[in-house]
Amino acid sequence: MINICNRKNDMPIMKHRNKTLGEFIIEKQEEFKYSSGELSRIINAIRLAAKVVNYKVNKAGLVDIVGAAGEQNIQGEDQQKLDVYANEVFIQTLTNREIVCGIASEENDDFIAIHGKAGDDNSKYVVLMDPLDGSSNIDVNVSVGTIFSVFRRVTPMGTPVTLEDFLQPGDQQVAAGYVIYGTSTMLVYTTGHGVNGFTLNPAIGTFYLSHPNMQYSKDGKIYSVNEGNYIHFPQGVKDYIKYCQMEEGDRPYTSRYIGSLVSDFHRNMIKGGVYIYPTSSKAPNGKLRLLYECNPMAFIAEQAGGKASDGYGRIMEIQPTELHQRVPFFCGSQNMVEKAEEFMAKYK
Ligand code: P6P
Repeated sequence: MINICNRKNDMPIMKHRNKTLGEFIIEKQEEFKYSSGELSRIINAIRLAAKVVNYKVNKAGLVDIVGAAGEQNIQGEDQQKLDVYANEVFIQTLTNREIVCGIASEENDDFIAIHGKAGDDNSKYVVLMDPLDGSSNIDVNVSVGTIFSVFRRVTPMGTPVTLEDFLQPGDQQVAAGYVIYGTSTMLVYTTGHGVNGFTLNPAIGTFYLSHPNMQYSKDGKIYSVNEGNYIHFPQGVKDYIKYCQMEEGDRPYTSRYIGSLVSDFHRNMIKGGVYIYPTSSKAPNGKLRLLYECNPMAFIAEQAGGKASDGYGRIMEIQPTELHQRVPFFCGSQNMVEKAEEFMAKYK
């Protein structure tokens, strides 16, 4: 508590203010006494990059930065100019600080090996990211997000990073988080000790702890799925959707689907709910990418008491085989994910 009282009436003229992200990182760093502080420096780098991207996202309607950049990414999706910009900002910020030995991004076909100025490959972490998820929403002013995932490298320090360092199961993550560029801009992340949310005060460019210890409720009443693909869904998903719509007990649930994973996930974590992107005839392995969308969101969900599944088993136990592989994704309130898994199991 910070109380600065003036003499006359002894009334506090500065009430307690929320902790800043910087203060929080320092405080948590002290809990990891023997760590080298590199992980804190990665979170600090993401904090800076998020502020730079936030500035451009908020200006998107005003400057010629909206609209396709004329290129396509490995997913065959038109790259929006902000996609390209955000990708460059996060890569540059992480590279300049020499804190990671490699980066993988949705926007890059292959991973990027980062050699320190001394060319010593001595950083011990790799970062995987979707620099601007939901970017198709940019032109229509709907919130978008950045998603990141951090692993310790598994190959020897001092040697160039390899694909093996990136193809690790999600339960090996040391940190994960997202930035949501919405009505306000928030950074939400975990290092395996719960989930905390920080809101940016754009006037001074500082993130303040606004959502300490975020928790998924065990149950919820919101289901998020693109029902336009209903006829292409597996029967278990069709049955679960009908279950959500049935008049019974606390149902029907409410359908809310923004088309931006970070936004749907964030709302469901605060209000309770489940997000589903299943396989379909159009997306035989699902649409979302395991390494830099599903794994980080799964880590956050589990740390917040939620659950993340591919419809049958834990997302974070999947052994990745490719950098951009896709998996079906069921994520959110534990009991809702488990109910969906029950329906899926009937047709396994
Ligand atoms: P659809 C955005 O492209 C994204 O990866 C997620 O953010 C979002 O939830 C999903 O795809 C939307 O996909 O096929 O429903 O438009």
